Amino acid sequence: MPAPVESPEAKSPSYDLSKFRLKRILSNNSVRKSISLLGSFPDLSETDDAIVVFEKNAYRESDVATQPAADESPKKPSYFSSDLKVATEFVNNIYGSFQVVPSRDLCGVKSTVIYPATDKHIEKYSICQKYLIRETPELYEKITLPYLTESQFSLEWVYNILEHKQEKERIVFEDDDAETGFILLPDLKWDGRNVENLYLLGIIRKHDIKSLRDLNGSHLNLLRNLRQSSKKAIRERYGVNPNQLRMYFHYQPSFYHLHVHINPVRNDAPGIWCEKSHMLDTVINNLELLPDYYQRATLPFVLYEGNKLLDLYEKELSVRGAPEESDKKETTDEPHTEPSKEGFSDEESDERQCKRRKLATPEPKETEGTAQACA
Ligand code: G7M
Repeated sequence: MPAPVESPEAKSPSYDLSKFRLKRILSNNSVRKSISLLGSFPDLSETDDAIVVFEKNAYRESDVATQPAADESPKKPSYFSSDLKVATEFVNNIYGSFQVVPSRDLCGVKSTVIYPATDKHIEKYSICQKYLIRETPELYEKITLPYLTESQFSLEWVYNILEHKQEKERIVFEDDDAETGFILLPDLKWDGRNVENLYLLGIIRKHDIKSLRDLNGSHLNLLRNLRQSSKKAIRERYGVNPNQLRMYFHYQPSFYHLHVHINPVRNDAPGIWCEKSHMLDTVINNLELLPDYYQRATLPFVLYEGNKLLDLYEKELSVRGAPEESDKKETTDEPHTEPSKEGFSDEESDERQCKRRKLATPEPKETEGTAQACA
């Protein structure tokens, strides 16, 4: 694969994917058909780490057309063409099993490269155990906020987009208003080919809203604009019905500059789990009811094994706990004495114990789907 062409707008690193040298596999997700690899580009540096993610592209409905128009030129690729190589595995009664290799045009694999990758990127793309934290406003101030202020991912790529230094040609919609404006563009994860798995990001212009936690009633106009203008722009550009869009924030996000994720409700995009996502509609409604809702709410979120924030919460809440202790508590009728004010309620504590036991058992390969990149 040729090295990426340097953008005239900003200097981008230049690397040749064919020179990638594998160190280890970080995760292999059989459901998403993606694999995350840790390695390096020795021609560039022996020490800098690189992450390469390969993900098989989703099917486009046009690629399975069987009757191309006679006057179609150039001919669109289709699985059902003479280019298809077919090896029969078996045919048993009415059932047939084949391995097929379609034409080159249909064999594309989306690849993402992060170079140089930091320990935090490696952690993010590795398989790991997950723990739920219930973050009270006090815990946010005491643990999360100092941590994210010190050690968050660089926001350089966000500012590059906002300042038109990168991805300018990918912008779908832009509103320049300093208070309520934002840029709408394809997420890094979207291959841009298939509206079925459309994935856009709305990145706000304001620089002082790190996440959901910072939102208050004064941001309602911004959020309403984000909702309405994005829906309109997406309908115009992609023809998607606004009522078929899912718009949500991540908590915790990976990048602490407010951005909304947008994808079709019928598509199971990564990171839409209830423990991570907050629907834009719900956020707006909560702020309409209570302008300081997000300064008062306890917000649950997931932390991954290997994340330093988990270690900080561990000191405060004993998140991982000791399995022997919890087993003892279950078999005797002792009342629970675990912290419940800032930590987990008794009921939740039971759930945690179940979870801990599950986590102690190595997970079978098939569950790798849930252990995707920790994004
Ligand atoms: O979890 P969080 O809400 O922070 O998600 C951040 C999103 O930003 C993810 O869906 C990423 O795929 C996306 N993203 C990350 N980077 C570094 C880029 C980038 O450089 N360009 C674009 N367009 N999206 C990105």
